[in-house]
Amino acid sequence: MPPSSLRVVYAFAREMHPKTTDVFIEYGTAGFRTKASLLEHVVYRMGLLAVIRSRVKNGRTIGIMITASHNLEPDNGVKLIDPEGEMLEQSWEEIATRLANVSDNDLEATTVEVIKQVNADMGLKASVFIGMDTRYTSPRLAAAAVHGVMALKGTAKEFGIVTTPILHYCVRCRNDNTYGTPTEEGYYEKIVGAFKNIRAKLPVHGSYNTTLYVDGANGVGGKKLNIIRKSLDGELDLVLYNLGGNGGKLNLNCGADFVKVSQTPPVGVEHAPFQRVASLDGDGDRLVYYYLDDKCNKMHLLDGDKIATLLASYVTELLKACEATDLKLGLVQTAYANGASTKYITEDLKVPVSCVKTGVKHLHHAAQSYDIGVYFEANGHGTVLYSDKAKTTIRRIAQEGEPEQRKAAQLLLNFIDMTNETVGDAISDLFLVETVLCARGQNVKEWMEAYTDLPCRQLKVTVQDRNAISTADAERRCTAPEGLQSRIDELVAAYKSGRSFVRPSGTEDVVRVYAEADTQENADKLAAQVSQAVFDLAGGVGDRPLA
Ligand code: 16G
Ligand code: MG
Repeated sequence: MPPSSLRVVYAFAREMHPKTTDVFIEYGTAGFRTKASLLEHVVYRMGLLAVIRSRVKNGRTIGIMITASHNLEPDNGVKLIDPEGEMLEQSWEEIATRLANVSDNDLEATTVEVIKQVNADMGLKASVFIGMDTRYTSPRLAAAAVHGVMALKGTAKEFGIVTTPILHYCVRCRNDNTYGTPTEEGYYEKIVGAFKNIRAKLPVHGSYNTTLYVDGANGVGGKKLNIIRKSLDGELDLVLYNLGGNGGKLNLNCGADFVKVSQTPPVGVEHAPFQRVASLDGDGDRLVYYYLDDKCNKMHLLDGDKIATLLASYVTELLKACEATDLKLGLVQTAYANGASTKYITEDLKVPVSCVKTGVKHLHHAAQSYDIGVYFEANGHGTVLYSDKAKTTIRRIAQEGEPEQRKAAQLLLNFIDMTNETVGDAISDLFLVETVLCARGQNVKEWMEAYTDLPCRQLKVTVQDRNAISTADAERRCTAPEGLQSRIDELVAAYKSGRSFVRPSGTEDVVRVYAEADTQENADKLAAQVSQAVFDLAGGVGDRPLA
């Protein structure tokens, strides 16, 4: 296609999706995310970029997801999904940022420049899958994405309202039909089908209870579970709250992020003591569990670390039972992982564990270095990855092993089918967790007892320029501004089991502070002191650090 025909790129921009703001926007940890009103031109341009990316990948399908995850209703966002269902390759983030920020007048020339730079053959077909969350601004943005795809003569397929992980799954299936059928129904068939298969083999016993209460964050995840619920025939009795009706607002005082960060139960859920409650985030890619004590006073949180250890220990058990001893399982965490979980993984589970920077792409990548890699952020985003070697070995044992080995390998195969390996997925993770609890006959309190979390606290501090903070060692140490790390070291040394780190947020204009210690009071005190140090040494803005 000669560059002259790219005039339509400009025409669509000017007539339909003009750039109306000069605020610089960056492709961050999870794509572009800001006030929905500032995003229409950005999403249009991501439609263009997705077509270019598809052509660079020989016409394989690329995904565009319109969502701002756990952010509140007025925000929105957009991220690209690569052919394997993974996050966009990092080297393209800069290209996305460039394309998003040029003026309408320069858009055509920049598009031509990008096409040259990445060497895209514009004569090839291009395919783009588009999905969106439940925000009222999402349909308009999805339409902008479609126009971007049309402008460069790609083919757009709209999935309507889906969870982020469903779209990742469909992109993967479209490019690799051995993974499944690239439709929402195909997703249910595979994940829920595997769950039912496994339930037929593992009868309910012990203190496991098939009733699960769910906080849907008033987002898309709850809606999809409501579809799934009807097909569950009593294997799991889902009681769903916060499904978006009754004036409930997306992520407002509910959802996985709220529950994890505030360490408070969500509004909108009727609680009874020791009920097992799962809380999803707004786009259905994060999951945490919690329960309240006998008087419904205190909340006990089972976060991403608890889920990771539960899944890793069960998979390890099955691997032992099928004697697949040459398969190496490893766990990946971030600095936010509770210190007690890391200790438990190393000393009790005896599983190798690595620590990487915040952001799913880093965890996903690190997990690929194991035969079986379990990765979770403490905030509840994570999954399990199985290498080809692992799958082949397990399949072979399921066919040729001794009866006991075969049984374990067949369970593992169902477990693999229940896993969305493309990205962390609240729905898939929920079925995995329920499977392990059922297999062990455990209630939520027994699950909690595997190890005791150290009390922790997260705070945020507003500073003039959050990028004045640099970190190293997977964000566990701070290398700038000068003096901050030694101040943190001094503060931490005064607390038993003390640990703290600070990092600039990738999604908000703040510096995040994390602290843990032997008691909640001490964790709170340490977090407040470290926040003060950030405020003093990194150019704090406003009155004082917020609690
Ligand atoms: C994004 C990331 C999440 C990370 C969070 C950190 C993806 C899909 N999501 O939501 O993994 O934990 O950002 O946010 O990568 P922060 O940088 O503001 O703390
Ligand atoms: Mg999310």
